[in-house]
Amino acid sequence: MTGRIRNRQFASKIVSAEEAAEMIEPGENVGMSGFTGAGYPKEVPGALAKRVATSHEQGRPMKVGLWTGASTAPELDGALAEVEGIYLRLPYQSDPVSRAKINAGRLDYTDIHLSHVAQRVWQGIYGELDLAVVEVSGITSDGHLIPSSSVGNNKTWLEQADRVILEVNSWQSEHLDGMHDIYYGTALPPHRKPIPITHPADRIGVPHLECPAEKVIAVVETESPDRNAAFTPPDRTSEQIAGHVLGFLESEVRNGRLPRELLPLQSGVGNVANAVLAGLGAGPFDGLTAYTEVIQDGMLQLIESGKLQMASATAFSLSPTAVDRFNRDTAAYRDKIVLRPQEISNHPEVVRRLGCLAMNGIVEADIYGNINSTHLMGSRVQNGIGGSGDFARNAYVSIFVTPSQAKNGDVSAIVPMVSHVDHTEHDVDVVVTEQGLADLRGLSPKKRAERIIDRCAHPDFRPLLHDYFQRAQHSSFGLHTPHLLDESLSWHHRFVQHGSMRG
Ligand code: 0RQ
Repeated sequence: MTGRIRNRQFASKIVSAEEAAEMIEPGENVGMSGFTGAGYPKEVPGALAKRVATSHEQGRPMKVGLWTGASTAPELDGALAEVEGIYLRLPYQSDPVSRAKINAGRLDYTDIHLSHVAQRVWQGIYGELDLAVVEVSGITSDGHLIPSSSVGNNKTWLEQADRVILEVNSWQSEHLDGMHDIYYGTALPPHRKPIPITHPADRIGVPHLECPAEKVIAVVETESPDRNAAFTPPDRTSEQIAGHVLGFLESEVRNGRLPRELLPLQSGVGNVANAVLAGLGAGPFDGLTAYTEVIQDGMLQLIESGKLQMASATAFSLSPTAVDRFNRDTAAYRDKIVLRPQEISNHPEVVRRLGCLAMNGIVEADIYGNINSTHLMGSRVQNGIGGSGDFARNAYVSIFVTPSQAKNGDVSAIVPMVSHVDHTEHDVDVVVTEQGLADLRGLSPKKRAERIIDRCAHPDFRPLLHDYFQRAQHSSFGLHTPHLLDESLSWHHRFVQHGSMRG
């Protein structure tokens, strides 16, 4: 057989996306592939959304539980959220339509550390996984599945689902074959063994996913591209943030706390994180490595410039122009990139062992160093915690980056008390804004507050924060972490009431 489906048994199951969508029953839990716009199924979700819409028009409710690796794209999250075809979404999303539905209270969402998803599914916490819909880039003659541009939770979905629909995507480069490392050694306690990764380049598994042909109920062919948003080119603010991070890393090397080639980098999603990577390209470091979850444009550029020796991740998150570059010459990146299941790419044990340098974007930080990564004004979810907690808690140095203001200056990213906590003060080593960098390691809460206000707050908000902190030190219930409880969230309240945190 030729083409991407080289196994007769699998080839005999080829159907249209519409026929495959008919095989999904209302109320089922469906595990779909996809991680930050890479490797999600392109055809079946749209066909399912049409079926849901028709079903709703006929007065027959139809919703499914939708589990993925992380965020996907409008054709999946957007299409199914639009027709209100999801009863529970997990573990991470960033789609504007599903975000709006979640925040309007019309879609239930549970936001989970990305490394925890597989074990929770194995435990049965979310019920049975009825069906998996997984994109692959090919099927070998002996019936193994060649993963595509993300691995995410696909291993778990294929193992746990009763039935499987495969999408074979010939848009994905054939040269992805060999780039993946699928580890089949995970188990639930008390049977766990150490994950034997001691360097980001280590390969501990096999290149292909396994799935018994009997489980596969349909195979759908597609040649649709991954859809990732383009990054905005680094602006002045993100360049300043990147500059502070670089300066910090250089001083850590000078002080003998980091080796010259640094330690494996983890970089989160978003424009600021991408700008920090661009900054590293211009910096003095060579022989870098990354143990991270997504490979975005900045990281690809670091590989191309020879600064980054190799990167381990679970997915790509590339802009359309970077994808074109990558697909034209995939083979050239093969020995520099390893894609793993997300329970391994984000594994706390490995992150701790390797000593990752974690850099993640945030919504807001408070004066004591607690971080909100997910909720605007404490109640409106933006994306989700993603892998930031997997890395921050276990990193060698945990860095959080943000512009000091949001919403055209109406919002301070440094507040008296965060309106939602994702990362506690104990997991936060360094906070960086365009104003400066606060190294919080070794400081008591009050010293942290002084440093964050002085180094990170925008000058317009700095006097207000000083005023709050001074008064809190006079009348707080306790003076270890002084707060004025009737005022600590008043900045957020002011924004909700009047559209600005400014007085
Ligand atoms: O809203 O788009 O309506 O203008 O939040 O903010 O400035 O574009 O920031 O792209 O760097 O993302 C935290 C969301 C930052 C991201 C977050 C509003 C702002 C804008 C986005 P608009 P920016 P970025 C590994 C790591 C959690 C997951 C994670 C994130 C929108 O970094 O999702 O770290 N992190 N994963 O206006 C009100 C504030 C605000 C605010 C920003 N203080 N108050 N609105 N905004 N700060 C990767 C994975 O896990 C997959």
